[in-house]
Amino acid sequence: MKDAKPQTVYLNDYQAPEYLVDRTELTFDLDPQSTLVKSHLKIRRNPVAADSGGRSLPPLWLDGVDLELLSIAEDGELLPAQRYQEEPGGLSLTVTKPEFELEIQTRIAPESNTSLEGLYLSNGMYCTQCEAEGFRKITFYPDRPDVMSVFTTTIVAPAKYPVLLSNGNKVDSGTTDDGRLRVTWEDPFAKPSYLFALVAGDLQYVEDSFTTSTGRAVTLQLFTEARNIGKCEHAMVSLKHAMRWDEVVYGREYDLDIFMIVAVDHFNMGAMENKGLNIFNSACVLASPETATDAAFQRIESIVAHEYFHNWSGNRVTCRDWFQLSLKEGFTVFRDAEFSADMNSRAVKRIEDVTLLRTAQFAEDAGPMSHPVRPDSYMEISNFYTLTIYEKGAEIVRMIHTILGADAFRRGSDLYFQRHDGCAVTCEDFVVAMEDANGADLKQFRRWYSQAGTPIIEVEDEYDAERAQYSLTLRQRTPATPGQEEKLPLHIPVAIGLLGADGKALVLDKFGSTDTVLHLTEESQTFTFQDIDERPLPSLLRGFSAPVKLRYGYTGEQLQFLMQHDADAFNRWDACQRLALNTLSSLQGQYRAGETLDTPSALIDGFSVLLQNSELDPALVAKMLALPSAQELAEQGDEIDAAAIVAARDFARQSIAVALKPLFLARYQALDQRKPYRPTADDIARRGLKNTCLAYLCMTQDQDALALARTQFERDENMTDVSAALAAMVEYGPKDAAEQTLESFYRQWQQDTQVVETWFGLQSSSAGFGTLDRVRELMAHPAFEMKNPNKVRAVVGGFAMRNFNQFHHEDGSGYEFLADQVIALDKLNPQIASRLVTPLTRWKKYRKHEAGQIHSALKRISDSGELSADLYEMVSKSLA
Ligand code: B3K
Ligand code: ZN
Repeated sequence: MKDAKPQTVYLNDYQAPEYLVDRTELTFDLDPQSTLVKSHLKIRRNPVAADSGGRSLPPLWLDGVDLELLSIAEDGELLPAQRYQEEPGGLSLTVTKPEFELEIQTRIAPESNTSLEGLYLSNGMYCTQCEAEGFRKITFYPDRPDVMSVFTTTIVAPAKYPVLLSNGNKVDSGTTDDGRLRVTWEDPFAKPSYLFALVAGDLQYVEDSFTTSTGRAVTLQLFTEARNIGKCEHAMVSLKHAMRWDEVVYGREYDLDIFMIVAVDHFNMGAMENKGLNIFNSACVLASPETATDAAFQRIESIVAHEYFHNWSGNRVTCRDWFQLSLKEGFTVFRDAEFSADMNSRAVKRIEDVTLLRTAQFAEDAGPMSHPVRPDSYMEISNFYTLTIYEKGAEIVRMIHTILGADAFRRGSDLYFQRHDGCAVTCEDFVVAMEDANGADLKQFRRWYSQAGTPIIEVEDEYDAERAQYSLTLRQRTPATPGQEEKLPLHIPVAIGLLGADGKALVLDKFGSTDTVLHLTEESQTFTFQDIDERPLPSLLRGFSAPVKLRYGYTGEQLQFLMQHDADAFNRWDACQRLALNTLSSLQGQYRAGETLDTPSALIDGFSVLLQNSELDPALVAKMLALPSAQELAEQGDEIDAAAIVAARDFARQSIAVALKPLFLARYQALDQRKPYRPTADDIARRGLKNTCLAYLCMTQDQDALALARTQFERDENMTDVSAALAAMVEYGPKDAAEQTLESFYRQWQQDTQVVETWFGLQSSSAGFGTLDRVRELMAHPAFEMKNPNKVRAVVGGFAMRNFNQFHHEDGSGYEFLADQVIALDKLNPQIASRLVTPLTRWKKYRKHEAGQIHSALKRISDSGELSADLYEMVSKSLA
């Protein structure tokens, strides 16, 4: 049974399922090449569909891909061939009665499944990934999220797989007559097939327990291969924090007696929220101080929380169809972001999220794959697990939170969970719950779900000294996106404050408020403030209160002033970013005009003040000192000139490094405290700033600075410090020494998958070291595996997505290389191929020369033969 040809699916065509499945009983007889799957389905006509469709019984459609059908029986009788028809993508059955039971037997080959969707093997262990449409690679089934069923799963496997897991509670276990193990799991909560999971392997586990707010004890288990058992503690602690947080902040308690997490090495994304049995990419769950960086510790905390939070926002209340994906993803990203903000530094978390949004989501919004948070159509749903659905979706939820306020938002979420528990619903249902719980009107606000593109707000202000009046005029527009020429004004919450000449916050109203939210609903609107005794400096879009590009003509001095005085920490950082962006944009202009580049004095002055202020949160200072990435700069301008971006950025960083060397050194030394590793916010902040200083110091290629890096590397205290030192040595030190250090690092860590991934990524993304030749060598390295997405992401992704310098080599070799890899990967794993092609999709934004090169690389992919639906959609939309 092959997959169907790529076809466009439309939201407007949604119809309720013709049939429901009340119970699903599955039996798996595991074998790498010949796994037998028996399913027993209790099916009935959906009363909703029957009401609208008259009395006749339409055929039953069961999705199925890459399955061998062995038998199919209805109510105990084998079905004659004329009752069913195998078609591309599934099976159509003639139905003769409104309720019946089907028994279907299929055969699958997990070992040959390199798509990592459905049932597959990772290092010899069986695991599954069913979201969005992977269950159809396991058995014939109505594989759509609005069909919710109670699942019972029996797994039979040889004794070398002692751990046999599925969703829910273990209800039976034993041995078969021929000595194989048999375990049965039952999940009492009805769920869609995308939340099904199965794991079988020779695994070890750590166990803990959590007592819920109503006093129920929940067993927590984290399963890994034996070699990783020492890396589970951080995830377990994070899980318990997340469980408590969801009780306190949302009133949500866990509902089963057991919650399991399994770590697997071969995984297409970060993790999956299968009911009661989360499956994680091992890089997103396993950590120890020696092997994982601070960034990894924080990523694990947030992903563990994200998947756990899905138990309510996604599992108990799920999506009606995949157009509603942001209903669970946007909401859950918002929940995990707030959790991380509560656990760590709120401002820093916000800065990280906004940076991602501005760099990558804005790019998506402006490119050929631009789509609304609730898309109108798709060809391959896997392509829609995007930054728009996730991050912009989370911004929409955040704006609702801002517009209604925290208490009202909680009333809305309570009503949403209560009203829709056990149901598959829509984004509209979420908004209606928010409105109904509060008597609010979000009519215009809804446009955020249906309108693609990043709105631009232009701001002008006017001060009338005589009347002591200050007014802000805001104009909004959203650029056209593919298929959406006309855009309507959105309801945009713009948080602001006003600063006086002494840096103090001005009072904005008679209640004494010093910040407020402007509700921009028209194309152009003026907001006036009374009793303002001096011309203020506005602090606009505080906390990034809406996912927009805001333009206001700040001078360099004003930005430096905001950097020091804005009461909003996010906007202090943002002022610094604006200053850096302005500086880098002038430098790019100078480079293009063949002029001598000006020393970036304003930035140097601003950074000098920052480095000498030991009161400021070091994490915030580190963020401020980091110049916008090349990718972000690419997104800012109208046309991408890769060489100019690299030259401007390198020049600015060098100039800063040389001018402020003594300050970087002093700060480095003050922060270089030798104490046992802890992943606390304070310690992470300290290491973050220390390693930022180290990178600047090494940029000067000064011997003493490189010696500091070497000492830090050799002290070997934790992976954060070791990898930062190694990166600095590789980037800025002599090549021979870098080669030797990399070699010894590899020898030390070659048994550790996660560290080897770090080692790959550090080289492929290095501006100086990660040449195409080096990347090819890495791909030939024995530790590289084309079938392992983490390795591919580290080497090929590191080069194409994080190595702006080498990837955009003027001869176009980077683009051709990527095209080759994408073509090869599409045969193995279409989802990964489709992700990797992203850097080529924005070819129109590059200068003519590069645009031509990228276009021909894309064209070559397009002409390379039959593409997967995933890759076909990306490439055809990019070339259109
Ligand atoms: N829901 C999964 C993502 C599934 C991606 C399928 N291609 C992980 C998450 O967002 O929590
Ligand atoms: Zn999610």
